[in-house]
Amino acid sequence: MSHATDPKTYENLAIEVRDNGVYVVTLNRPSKRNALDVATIEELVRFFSNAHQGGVKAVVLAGEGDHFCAGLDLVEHWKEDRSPDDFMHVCLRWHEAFNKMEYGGVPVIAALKGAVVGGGLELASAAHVRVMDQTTYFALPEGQRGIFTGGGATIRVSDMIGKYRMIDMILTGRVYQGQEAVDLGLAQYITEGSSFDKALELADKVAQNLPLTNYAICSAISHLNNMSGMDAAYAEAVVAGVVNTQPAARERLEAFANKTAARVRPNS
Ligand code: 1HE
Repeated sequence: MSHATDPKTYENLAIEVRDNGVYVVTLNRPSKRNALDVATIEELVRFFSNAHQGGVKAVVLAGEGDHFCAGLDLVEHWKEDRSPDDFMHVCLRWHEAFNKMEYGGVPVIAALKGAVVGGGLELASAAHVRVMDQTTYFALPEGQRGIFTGGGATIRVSDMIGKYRMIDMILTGRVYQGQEAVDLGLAQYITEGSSFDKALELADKVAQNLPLTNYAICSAISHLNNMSGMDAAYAEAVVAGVVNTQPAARERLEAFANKTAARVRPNS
């Protein structure tokens, strides 16, 4: 573990390191409903900038208390009375953190509960897998607060649910919850019980994949989606050239050839 991922060096994030290389990263300002202040964003930048090289196999991203995240720290924003230039730079640090999550090569599984709103939804949308429970609800209250999204909702929330649903959410303050939220693409899983338990189960599973394979899945796919079809096909071949010939994969391929590897079967 490098200094950059050492849990003792974090204050606004509580970080638990598990034996299998899964890190549980918990937003730890429950008295402020895990609102994202500048200090929390800086900790997210530091952790996710160093996660892959620090040997992190997968991350469960959670929130302490009843709510995942209440978005931008509105009180800090109000007190700071920021200039346009200052707030542009605040947003650029949010983008740095969330881009490091989405493109960093380490699988991030978000365990969602309660409010996932505004910047909280922007944070969740930078995870690769989102698990919600029966308490989880999604909204973009920016319209009502007299502000606008600044942490990537116009890109990632649009990508998840489509531009016009995102516009409706921010215009009208519409709230999505329950199975409808899954059907629209805001989360891939909904649980009866704890979303955290399911997220951990998924993280334990993906941590068994080879790190280079997970790197391609949790970095290359996002990059490839930003390219033209022709360029993406070319770059996909290059990525596959590297990943699909990695020495560590030979054992798994041999197990398939020897008929000792598990076969893919329908759910029972
Ligand atoms: C906060 C924040 C916050 C709570 N910034 N302090 N986000 C929003 O518009 C959502 C604002 N928050 C809420 O609607 C509610 O607080 C919740 C639904 C999340 C939770 O409700 P509840 O009844 O459990 O808590 P509360 O009584 O409203 O708040 C408890 C404390 O958390 C209180 O602090 P206290 O010191 O008075 O005890 C609140 O001030 C504090 N708190 N949410 C700061 N967001 C890059 S641009 C992104 C733009 C956005 O994200 S806009 C969306 C902002």
